Amino acid sequence: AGPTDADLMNDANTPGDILTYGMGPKGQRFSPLTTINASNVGRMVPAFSASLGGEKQRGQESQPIVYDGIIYVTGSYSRLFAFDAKTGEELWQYDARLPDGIMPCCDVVNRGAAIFGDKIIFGTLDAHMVALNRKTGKVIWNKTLAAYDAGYSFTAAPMIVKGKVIYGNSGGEFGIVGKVEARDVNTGELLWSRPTIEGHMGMGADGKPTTMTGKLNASWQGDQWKNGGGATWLGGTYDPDTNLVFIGTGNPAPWNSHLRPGNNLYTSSTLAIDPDTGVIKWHYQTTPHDGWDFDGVNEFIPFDMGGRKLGAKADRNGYFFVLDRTNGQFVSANPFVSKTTWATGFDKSGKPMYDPANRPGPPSAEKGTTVFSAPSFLGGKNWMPMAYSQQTNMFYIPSNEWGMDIWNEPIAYKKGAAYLGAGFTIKPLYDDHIGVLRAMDPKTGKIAWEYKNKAPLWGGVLVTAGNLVFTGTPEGYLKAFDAKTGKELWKFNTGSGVVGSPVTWSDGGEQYVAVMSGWGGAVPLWGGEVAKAVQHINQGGALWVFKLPKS
Ligand code: PQQ
Repeated sequence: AGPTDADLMNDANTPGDILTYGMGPKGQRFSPLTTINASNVGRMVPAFSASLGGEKQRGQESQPIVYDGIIYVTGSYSRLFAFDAKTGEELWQYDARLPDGIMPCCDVVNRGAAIFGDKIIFGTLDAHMVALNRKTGKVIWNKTLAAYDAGYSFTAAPMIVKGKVIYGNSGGEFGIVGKVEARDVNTGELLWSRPTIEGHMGMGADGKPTTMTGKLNASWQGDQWKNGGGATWLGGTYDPDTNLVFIGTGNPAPWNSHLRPGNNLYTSSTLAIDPDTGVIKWHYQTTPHDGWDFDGVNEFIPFDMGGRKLGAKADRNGYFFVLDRTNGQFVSANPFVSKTTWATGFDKSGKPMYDPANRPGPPSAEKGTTVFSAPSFLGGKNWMPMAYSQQTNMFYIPSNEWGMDIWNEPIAYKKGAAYLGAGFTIKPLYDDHIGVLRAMDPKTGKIAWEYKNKAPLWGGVLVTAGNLVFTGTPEGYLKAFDAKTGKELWKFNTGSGVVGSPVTWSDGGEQYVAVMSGWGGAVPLWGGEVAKAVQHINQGGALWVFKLPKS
């Protein structure tokens, strides 16, 4: 017993539990609950807090799963916790024993677990997938996905579709090869494997080797495809209407684009994959021949508008894309940040109009010409998921205003070593804020409202039918805003930066809101001048749960 495929597909309509990363396979992060709403959220108080303890804290990017009276959260350093959903009492904890040589690029984070039947499943920083008994925490299966000493790691929440665990990989900064795979949820057995770099051999659903459709290596030169990057490090969404898994791919490796002429497929793209076979049905490349580390991994969220089946993605490159999700056809691309230097826009066919002066120059001897580029490589938006309201028909985007000095350098591939060929320093664009939470109208591409935050926003967003938008800040707050106007209605300081994704559910007639607290992620490690501005923020590791007081 436990959640079935049908339960997972119906997750967005069952507010009594949270069974999927994204609060539904489409990842809209919209809750129909209205008990807590814009008129009473000001009274919301903590119900309890639960510590992840340990000497090691760092970034807590997890989205809770809630089922059968238990809250499951993953923690930094590949840990998984089960807490009583009423009291916060710890029921069990699983602590993966990580080898010394793990190489996560951007903090020791994990974004969440998947639940199915008697199992709770998550990926670890040494690139394993582990299925635990959800009641006891005992290991049911544990599979090696890839070699951590070649730079592979795992940070995303896996998804489960039709009895298959579907997931990607991390390691794009080390010249690994991105892939998407499916395993049998009951046994962990590999069912298909689909590399995301043209030219690599995969495994089809019949167990036979596959090559990419189309011309082998058509978009790469020589053997650069061998270490081409394109890590699928954020996982994906699933659309039952079209039976497609949407999964983004990271930057091509190395960053230095002069070393790899061509479009470098399928890097910095959104891919639509058939979950039954692993076949790529369509792709759309958001940054062809990327030269700025504009990963295309950000979530592609299915939504319907004007009778059309569409999907939207707020990309690292600063543009908000709307595509036809049945075939990948371009609908629109509008900037959601105040400044994009690398392109002046997108043409009608969906191709970027580059500004060649703003591509970092080829290295002459040691260092090429420096250009100032906005957004920075950490993106107009990074991994932190946006939300889509079925009530306001708006997307709520956690975005950041920053640029970077970037220059290219020579580089050669070496197994297990950073493979960038570029140097960079991130700089804020404005004195008083970096983070901006924005309400985006997908119809017009216009911003309806925005909330400015001093530190970069690095947490996920939740929207509810109670006309509320929730998100966290590095300053430690979970905040609630009016979904229509952007007015700040409530905040609570959790004691450390919030970079987790909030969720809400109902139990016994009461509505609960939960979020992880614990500052970390890529900003303190890679943020240049911005990292200095946030280095005073204390680390932490706690689950916070809120509700209305009994009246
Ligand atoms: N992870 C974060 C984070 O959790 O804060 C930010 C980033 C990652 C990035 O900005 C990345 O570019 C990135 N790239 C890869 C990759 O190319 O494999 C992996 C990850 C990751 O797994 O966390 C990040």
